[in-house]
Amino acid sequence: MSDDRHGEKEPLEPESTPETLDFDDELPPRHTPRGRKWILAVGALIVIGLALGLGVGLGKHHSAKSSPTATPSPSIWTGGPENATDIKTTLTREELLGDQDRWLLSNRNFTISTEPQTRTFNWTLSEVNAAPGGLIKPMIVINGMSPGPMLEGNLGDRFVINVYNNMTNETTIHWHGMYLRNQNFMDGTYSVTQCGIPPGGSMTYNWTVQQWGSSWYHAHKAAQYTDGLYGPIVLHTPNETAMTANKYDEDYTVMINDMYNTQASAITWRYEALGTGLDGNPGDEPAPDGGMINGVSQARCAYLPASNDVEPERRRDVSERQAGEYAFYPSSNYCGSEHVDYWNVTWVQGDTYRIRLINPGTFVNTIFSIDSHPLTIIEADGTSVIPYTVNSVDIGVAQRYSVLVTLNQTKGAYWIRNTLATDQLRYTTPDFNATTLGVLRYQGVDPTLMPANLPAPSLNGTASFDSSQLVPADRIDAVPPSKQVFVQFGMQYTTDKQHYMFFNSSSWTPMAPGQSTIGTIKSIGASSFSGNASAMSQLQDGRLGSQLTIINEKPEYMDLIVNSLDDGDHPFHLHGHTFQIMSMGSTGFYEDSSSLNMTNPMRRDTVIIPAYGHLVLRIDTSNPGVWVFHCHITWHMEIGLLLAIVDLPDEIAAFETPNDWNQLCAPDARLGY
Ligand SMILES: *[C@@H]1O[C@H](CO)[C@@H](O)[C@H](O)[C@H]1NC(C)=O
Ligand SMILES: *[C@@H]1O[C@H](CO)[C@@H](O)[C@H](O)[C@H]1NC(C)=O
Ligand SMILES: *[C@@H]1O[C@H](CO)[C@@H](O)[C@H](O)[C@H]1NC(C)=O
Ligand SMILES: *[C@@H]1O[C@H](CO)[C@@H](O)[C@H](O)[C@H]1NC(C)=O
Ligand SMILES: *[C@@H]1O[C@H](CO)[C@@H](O)[C@H](O)[C@H]1NC(C)=O
Ligand SMILES: *[C@@H]1O[C@H](CO)[C@@H](O)[C@H](O)[C@H]1NC(C)=O
Ligand SMILES: *[C@@H]1O[C@H](CO)[C@@H](O)[C@H](O)[C@H]1NC(C)=O
Ligand SMILES: *[C@@H]1O[C@H](CO)[C@@H](O)[C@H](O)[C@H]1NC(C)=O
Ligand SMILES: *[C@@H]1O[C@H](CO)[C@@H](O)[C@H](O)[C@H]1NC(C)=O
Ligand SMILES: *[C@@H]1O[C@H](CO)[C@@H](O)[C@H](O)[C@H]1NC(C)=O
Ligand SMILES: *[C@@H]1O[C@H](CO)[C@@H](O)[C@H](O)[C@H]1NC(C)=O
Ligand SMILES: *[C@@H]1O[C@H](CO)[C@@H](O)[C@H](O)[C@H]1NC(C)=O
Ligand SMILES: [Cu+2]
Repeated sequence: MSDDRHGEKEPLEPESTPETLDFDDELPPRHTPRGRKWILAVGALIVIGLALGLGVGLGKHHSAKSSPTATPSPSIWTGGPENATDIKTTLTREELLGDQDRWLLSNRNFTISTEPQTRTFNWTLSEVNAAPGGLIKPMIVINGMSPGPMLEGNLGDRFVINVYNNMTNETTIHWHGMYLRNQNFMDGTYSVTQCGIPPGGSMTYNWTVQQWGSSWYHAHKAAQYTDGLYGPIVLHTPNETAMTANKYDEDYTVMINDMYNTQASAITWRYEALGTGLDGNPGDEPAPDGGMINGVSQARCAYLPASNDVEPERRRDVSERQAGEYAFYPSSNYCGSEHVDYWNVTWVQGDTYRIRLINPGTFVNTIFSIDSHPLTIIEADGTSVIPYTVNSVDIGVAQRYSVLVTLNQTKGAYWIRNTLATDQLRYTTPDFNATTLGVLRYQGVDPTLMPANLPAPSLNGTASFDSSQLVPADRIDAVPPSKQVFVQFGMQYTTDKQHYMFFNSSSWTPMAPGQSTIGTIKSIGASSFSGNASAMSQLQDGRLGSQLTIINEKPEYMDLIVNSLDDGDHPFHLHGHTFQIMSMGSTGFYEDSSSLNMTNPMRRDTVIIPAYGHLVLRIDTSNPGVWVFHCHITWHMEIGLLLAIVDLPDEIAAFETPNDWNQLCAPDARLGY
């Protein structure tokens, strides 16, 4: 089959079994020896060379820059001067965190209703210095805050978010988990659904709320959200099953994640550096310095392992390196002397709280618990679930859960815990503590009272968390698939000891600045894609930013069958969809997926694939757009673990993109294109 290297399969005949998998000859057998990575002699180098060459060359030719429809538009909203500057403000912790009342719904005076309205937000993105923990570090903030402002609305609302980029680098903002039906160009995926917002530039994100539940937004350019560019999204409807089927008095948002005290771009550079890798072992992910609860950390130090082994001149893309850059990334352990705080909350005895848990992390899964208080899960990634009571909740990077907690213990103070999953770490940083603490105080106790008990008392008789026990409360049975696509992924070394992550034989890199996948499809697609061999082959050849591309020309149900050749767990996310999890396990899946149990499978948008395991995801392909499917471990996406699902290319080609969106792809001398 000509499209073998792209993992594309022909629709299956009803009785057929899947064909032999379309792994490339140069890929290793699936039973890789324990030891995490495999060595790839020559294949990958050639593939990367080809992919980059084709991507850049063709992309330029078909760039939206040359599109006659891209007319200049007046700037929609500018909040400041044309140029961002290097001058960095240092914020106090209080300024950084903002008003803590913002996490409690009843303080926000928000009306849950079925009456749609337009909600407008003005955001300025800036680079500052601040100390969420014991050390002042470079951060990226929205309107002076990290986590950023809450984006809250009702089903049917229109959000108009004017983003002004007062930073030194391009950026985009992605609305995680949002369906954005017919609005894929508002998805905010750098180089895929739009060009970057340049320094001093702005863009209006304008989209409608088509769902409800708990989610978040974050920068989708490089590792920018690791430095603080993220915030919560809370979407309501009076009809939400999690709300109508469960009684609660208050609605609260808690973000728990890992945190790094070193600037993310510096860590990325060291992680990607050729030679022997960050810690002497290429591919080992940067380990966090600690954790956070709603932006508050107790981590005191910033650590990068010794860099002597890294050879800067052997970097993956020399053109990205700036003069003297490597001198900027010393290998040291810096510890600060700022005081550290615990994040606090005071709640009312007898009341039941809905806590919307969000993991906006970069690498590590988190475990949330409150001493002596069982948690009842009622929502996962926007899907209402049958109540499930546990002693703690494991939250993969980018996942969300709503839990109910009833304050039925004796009045006092109790630890709230964010425990990082240390089994994911390849090394631990000095002074690292996996547990980040917050304090829950019952209203009426001394506001300085501290919890007594450490370590955590066991919650006798309460179940331990098991994600396979989650069952949607609103039953939706699966529809049989008309298509099955197999992909496998893993980390590979090239002969010169570079490390990339691959889906089949493709390792993703963004297109050149000024280009995007949607822009390219719009340029190619003067005529219909359907039956247009030339247009289809340009998509299928993986020329769109070198990613593996799965094309769905018509609305149907597709099974995406993902096998892992890596010994770590990976949280995978698909943009624009809630998929059904047909199968998930710790071994490979190489069978026909159409006979899997179709009764009310769990639905969500982010799921953890276990080491050497598999996922079978049933996906509705009727939402037109370029939707990326990627590992949400930022370090893995940075080295290529992303593929693109292109649904209904004819409709993408006909997208009417707004003028300010078009303008972002216009030549910009400051950015060198
Ligand atoms: C952008 O940054 C500059 C330099 O820090 C500052 O003077 C200006 O006020 C900022 N603009 C906005 C809108 O915050
Ligand atoms: C803004 O940038 C332009 C060139 O890009 C430069 O000439 C000008 O001095 C800058 N202004 C400030 C205030 O930095
Ligand atoms: C809550 O919103 C209503 C309607 O917009 C307004 O009249 C009222 O003053 C607000 N209350 C507070 C405390 O902000
Ligand atoms: C956003 O900024 C515009 C232009 O400065 C202003 O007219 C508008 O009132 C602002 N809207 C909000 C919600 O702050
Ligand atoms: C901006 O990008 C450059 C190049 O990747 C990097 O060196 C620099 O640290 C980035 N700045 C920030 C604030 O992330
Ligand atoms: C948002 O999009 C809608 C629908 O295209 C349009 O009517 C409206 O004018 C847009 N609003 C802004 C502020 O761009
Ligand atoms: C909410 O539920 C009611 C009753 O089931 C129904 O009549 C109404 O259409 C629903 N509204 C929305 C926005 O789904
Ligand atoms: C938590 O409460 C303590 C005691 O009241 C206070 O000292 C500390 O600053 C608070 N932490 C935060 C992050 O506000
Ligand atoms: C407190 O509530 C939980 C459910 O949230 C329940 O399992 C537990 O038995 C209750 N404890 C007391 C002392 O009532
Ligand atoms: C981690 O923090 C907890 C709570 O502050 C403390 O009890 C424990 O000793 C710390 N562990 C290490 C290894 O520092
Ligand atoms: C915990 O459960 C065990 C048996 O499962 C029981 O023997 C023990 O008494 C219980 N402890 C408490 C404090 O309830
Ligand atoms: C399919 O799953 C449902 C729900 O878990 C279960 O009730 C049913 O027995 C399963 N059917 C088969 C054939 O395994
Ligand atoms: Cu990963």
